[in-house]
Parts: sequence; C-alpha cells; structure tokens
Amino acid sequence: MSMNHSTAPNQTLPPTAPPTVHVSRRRWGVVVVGVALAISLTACSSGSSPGASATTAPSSGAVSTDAITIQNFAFHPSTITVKPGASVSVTNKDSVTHTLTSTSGAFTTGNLPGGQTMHITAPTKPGTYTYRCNIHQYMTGTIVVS
Ligand SMILES: [Cu+2]
Repeated sequence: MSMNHSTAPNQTLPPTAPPTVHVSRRRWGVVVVGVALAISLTACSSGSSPGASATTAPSSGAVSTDAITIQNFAFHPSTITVKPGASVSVTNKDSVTHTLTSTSGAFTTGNLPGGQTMHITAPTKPGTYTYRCNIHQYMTGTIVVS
C-alpha cells in the first residue's frame, strides 16, 4: 500500500525512525480510538434501553401487581414484578392447603389453607426470585423485584 515511499529520499531521517513506523503507530491510534468509541456507544445504549422500555411496557409478559392467586394448583399470574419490600397478598382459592415459598428462603407464606389470604414481603434486593408450593412442588412461580 505505502511501499512507493521507499523510493523517496530518506537521507534526512535517522535510521532508527523510518517513516513506516510513524504511519503504523498513527493507524493503531486511530484503531484504538475507534474501539473505545464503539465500546462507549454500546455501553451507553445498553444502559439506557431498559429504562426506556420500562416506561412503556413490562418485559417478557411479567405483570406488575402485588397480588397472587392460587387456583387449580397453579399460581396466577405465574410471574409478577413488584417494588423492593412490597407487600404481596396471596389468596388460595383452592380447597386444599398450599404454600408460596421462595426456593432461596427469601419469603414464605407457610401453610395457607384453602379460602384464605396471607401476605408476604418481597425482598428488598432487586432480582428474580423463584418460588413453589412446598406441598405440591410442581407448582412454581416467579417474583421479580425491580
Ligand atoms: Cu400446593
């Protein structure tokens, strides 16, 4: 590419600093600046997109509510999004006892007899918390704290 520079006179240049070194260094500088710019642009867009989408609609079908109903051996809705430390009511509409128990131990209703309502306190630390019924462990759900 820049090989025709070899025909130029170089008697004024010291032998330790040929012009090709300067060219390659300058090109590396441009590459580094371009990469840094791309990284900062990527970080900026990824940092702003969740906030923008949160104002329009909850993500991935999560329902923003502080109430969970147990009916027909299932939690409804199966995924909810709540504020940190929110009080979440749990109503058991079945005739048998269920529990709503965090798989990490973050919260539990304990035994919740049919026809009754109890409350749990959502964790204060944002995150995704899965739970299940301790009696019927195929009954699962998720609370998203954000
Ligand atoms: Cu159950």
